[in-house]
Amino acid sequence: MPTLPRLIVATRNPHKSSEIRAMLGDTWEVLDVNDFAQLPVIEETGHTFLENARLKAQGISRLVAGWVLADDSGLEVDALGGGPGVWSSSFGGEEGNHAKNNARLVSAMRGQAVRGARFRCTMVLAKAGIAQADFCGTVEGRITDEPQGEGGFGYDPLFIPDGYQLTFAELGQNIKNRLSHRAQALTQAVGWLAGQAQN
Ligand code: ITT
Repeated sequence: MPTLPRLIVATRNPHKSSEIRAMLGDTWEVLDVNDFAQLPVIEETGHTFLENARLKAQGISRLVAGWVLADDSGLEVDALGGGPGVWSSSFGGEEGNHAKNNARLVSAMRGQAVRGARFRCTMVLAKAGIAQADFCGTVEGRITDEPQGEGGFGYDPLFIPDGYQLTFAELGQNIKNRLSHRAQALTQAVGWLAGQAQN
């Protein structure tokens, strides 16, 4: 069997890399920073998804060989002026604590009539410490009153994509991976990589 090309995802969030792995099927070998013992945590000091994705992609690609893909993403809620946005991961007061993030969102949205929201994802591809290309994906939807469903991660139990009546957590991975912000950005990123391989 021929060896698959390798893509290293500059994330510590295993949910992101497992979605990316599922979407790429058997076309790429997908690893993330948890597969490498010695990689540092890259500080996300940017104020935009693009700045943070660049920091992660460049920082990790200085330390590993081959293509590195970073994903910076988040939820923008209209009633919260577009927040939590780049600060989605620590909205509840503790970095990466999805239960606290969801509890804060439920309470911030209680009694709120305007429920529109979107997930955004910016991906950056880098090699040898240099960012080479970036890609964006967005999925529009609305925020539920209470969490619904067990699948996915993060804000998925609170987000119903447009055209559906169920949350991402209820719709399951197959449907989420067809519609999501991450799926849209990833389709462009792998298309770009395929073009590079032909050059
Ligand atoms: P890395 O920085 O290590 O990649 P992270 O989870 O901290 O992991 P971000 O800084 O990009 O990643 O923050 C993204 C946050 O946005 C994430 O923790 C969730 O709270 C939320 N989020 C992003 N994509 C999501 C999705 O598909 N479903 C639900 N929540 C999502």
